[in-house]
Amino acid sequence: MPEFKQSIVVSSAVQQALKAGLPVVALESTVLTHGLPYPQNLEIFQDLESILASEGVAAATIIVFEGRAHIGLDEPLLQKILPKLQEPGYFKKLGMRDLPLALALGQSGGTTVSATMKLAALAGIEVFATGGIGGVHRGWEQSLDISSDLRALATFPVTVVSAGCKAILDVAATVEYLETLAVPVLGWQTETFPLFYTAQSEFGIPRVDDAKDFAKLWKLHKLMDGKGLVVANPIPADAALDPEKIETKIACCLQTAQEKGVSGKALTPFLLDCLAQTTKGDSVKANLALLKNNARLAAKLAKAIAKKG
Ligand code: PSU
Ligand code: MN
Repeated sequence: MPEFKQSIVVSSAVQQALKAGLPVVALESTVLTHGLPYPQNLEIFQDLESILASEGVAAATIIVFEGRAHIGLDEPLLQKILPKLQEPGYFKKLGMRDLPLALALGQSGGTTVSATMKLAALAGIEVFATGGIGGVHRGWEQSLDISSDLRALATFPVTVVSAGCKAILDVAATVEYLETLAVPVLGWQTETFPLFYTAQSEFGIPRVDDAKDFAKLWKLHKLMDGKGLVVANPIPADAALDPEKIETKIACCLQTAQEKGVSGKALTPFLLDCLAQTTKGDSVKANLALLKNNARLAAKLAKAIAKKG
């Protein structure tokens, strides 16, 4: 399928690592295009890539640029992307269903967890580090707004390392829905589902402490035809925000979103931006800390399951 091959480009570094059975970790690009303000988005992208490199793991940042899905963002591509990052609206937010359209029409976009999982799975990458997964939105009873990240987790055989999900979502419904989809949710050295900005919650999850145990479990999960899996890695204690304070800000941002009629695709980026402003940047700092923490853990897990390295 020549068209398909032209539309999906695996960087040579990622190709080599995959061929050699060395550890590879996928990174999403919505964090670069929609999740964080400039220039923190660029800095974090570079930090995450260097964390993985220092662990001896190949970084596969996944992004769509001018009609091609790139798995691995190398220097020449970065130079092309950089000026566009500051152009508002240049990069669309691409979920998994948006990929064929974006590729066919020559568009550019950051890939959400669902689109990143889909492309990682196509390339044969089994570990993916992100900030927080999407989920069931508050008010889902009315809006039916449930992220296709959940569908992707039930579909693609990729381990997603995240700091849980943000309390901007209906967390109880998200945890419940993951159970319905039979997606395992493991707490990394913790017993409760973390809430992104805060380390703990009332939702109990099974605890895993050791990368070797994870590797065994992942192998069995795949043998039993399991698909996605969530490793929930709590934000480091020194970076966590005060649960009550952040909940107040979230409520306030949700109210503003409702008043302004923001919904659908635009909702998550709107809420992230609103929180960044109302916490005077504290939410961004927390986001950066947990992204790095997740990249470190993803590197450890990717090494534990790699054939070599
Ligand atoms: N949650 C966050 N930060 C994010 C996202 C979610 O705390 O940046 C992004 C991720 O890319 C996620 C996507 O996959 O938003 C989910 O969007 P939606 O709810 O529209 O599916
Ligand atoms: Mn949605």
